Amino acid sequence: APVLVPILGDQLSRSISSLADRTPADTIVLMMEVAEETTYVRHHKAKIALVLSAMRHFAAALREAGWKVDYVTLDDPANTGSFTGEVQRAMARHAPRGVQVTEPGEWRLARIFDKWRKDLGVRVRVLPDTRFVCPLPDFFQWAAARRELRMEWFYRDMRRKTGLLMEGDKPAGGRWNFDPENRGGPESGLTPPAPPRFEPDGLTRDVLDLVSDRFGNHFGTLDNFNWPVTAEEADRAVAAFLSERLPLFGRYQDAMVAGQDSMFHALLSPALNLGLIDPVELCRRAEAEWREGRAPIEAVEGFIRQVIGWREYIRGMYWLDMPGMAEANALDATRPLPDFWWTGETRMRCLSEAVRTTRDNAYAHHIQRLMVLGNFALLAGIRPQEVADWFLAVYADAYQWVELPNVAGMALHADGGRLASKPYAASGAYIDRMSDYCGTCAFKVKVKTGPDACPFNALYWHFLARNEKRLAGNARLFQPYANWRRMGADRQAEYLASAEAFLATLMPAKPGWAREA
Ligand code: FAD
Ligand code: DLZ
Repeated sequence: APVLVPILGDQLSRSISSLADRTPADTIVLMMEVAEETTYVRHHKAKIALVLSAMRHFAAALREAGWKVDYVTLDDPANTGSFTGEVQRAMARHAPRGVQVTEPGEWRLARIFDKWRKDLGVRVRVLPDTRFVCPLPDFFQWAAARRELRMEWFYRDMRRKTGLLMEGDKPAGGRWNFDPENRGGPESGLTPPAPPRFEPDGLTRDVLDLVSDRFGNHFGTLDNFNWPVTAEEADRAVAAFLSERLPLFGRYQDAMVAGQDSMFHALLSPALNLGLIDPVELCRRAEAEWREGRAPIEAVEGFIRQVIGWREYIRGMYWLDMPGMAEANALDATRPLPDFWWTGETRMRCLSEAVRTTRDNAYAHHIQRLMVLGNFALLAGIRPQEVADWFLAVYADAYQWVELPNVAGMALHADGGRLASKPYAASGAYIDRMSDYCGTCAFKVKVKTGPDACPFNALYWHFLARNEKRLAGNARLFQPYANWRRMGADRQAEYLASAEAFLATLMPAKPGWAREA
């Protein structure tokens, strides 16, 4: 009897651990398009299309390499709609002697795999996901040995472990971190190179039709679908990034320009998270760009830090702090998500741009996610669970293991500062410095209070004031709190009233956007 190997939609790597010790002769690979996954949040149409197209291409590549793939499509009339239902049906078809699977990316599925162990009636082996630099047990050990968890220390260990940008035991270029060089604002006339095109083939066109038929009322458009859906296309995306955008990635990493939706960012997270790109191999190729003189150290170090630093740290924190992380709300934020997060209808230019690119591309770059959307949700006190549902639904790269720590930990401080040392709270001045949005905004960034003022200005002080008991002890907020106290009661009252007046204008989103109402 064969072994049944279910491969999930974000396990599309030829080196996936569930296949590593298998041979085609006695293995049935099972891939399942299931309603439970396409709708557990109402994902952006382009995200569903990406996952299903990449799954179909991966199945075709496995078959070409000689594997037997049992592939259940979403429109199969017998489809039960769940992984468990499909695994049970496949067991009836193939009578396997066991089931072997790579651990999933989300907590809810890990619990389902636990049930398979008890209920399936055959041996179920759940193998570690080896597509990360840091195995989870190593992360837990690292975290257990520390009073305070900080990405920077973890990142240095990952540099040592991989040897990336190392000269013996010293960091290449003499420093671990070149972040101070990576804070360039936008310059007028800045036009980043256009990302490469990936024309939909027949498989992708079928999926695009299926998604517009079946998920036509989900958020977002399919009109600009341009994600790599195979390892070969992802390789082309990597090559284009390394030669065309990496050299300026660092300098403009935090910059935002209206209408420039990708800037010098990699656009590689969707393919990385699906498993189409190996992260360490990607970083080795980025390192070679520096060693061969084609990209500066600050760009290459900045990029490698995102991939083997932040991405790995975020994953470790997810598995360390779940399931509590999904409920965390250390700042007691209870305001409902405003409807403009879905409609884009707001007079705040930075936010309307962030929602527009999200709707058009299932993508927004990091600073839009953190310092526009995240910052707004933090300052306005939006309930973390509603913000997390939104982020999980709308981005092509969103899986809970990477989305939730970024939302709850990095953006909203809902974990009380476990993941990041201080809240990423900023007033309009930051957005003005890092973007070209404010010049054409209906609000005036230099005006501090009143109906014409940029709402971020008063919201910033409202946030600090209402969280004073919780945050005043944070050394990194010493100066802002000193400024707040020095301001005097009248000015404070003006800020608070201005923020309250703005908050009263927010319309809660109608139920049903992110989850079935
Ligand atoms: P680049 O800016 O070019 O960065 C290169 C790579 O570094 C990315 O592809 C990504 O793999 C990695 N990376 C960078 N920052 C992070 C980070 N903070 N966490 C994890 N990986 C990182 N990333 C996701 O992959 N999925 C998400 O659902 C997601 N949700 C986010 C929500 C919020 C509130 C914030 C602040 C960040 C989120 N991120 C998420 C992280 C980051 O914004 C995206 O990885 C990045 O924008 C992807 O675009 P890119 O490939 O062009 O990245
Ligand atoms: C995101 C997604 C979607 C939309 N659809 C499927 C699917 O039909 N079948 C599948 O195997 N996986 C899908 N996925 C990805 C899973 O949700 C992902 O594997 C888990 O969230 C774990 O990260």
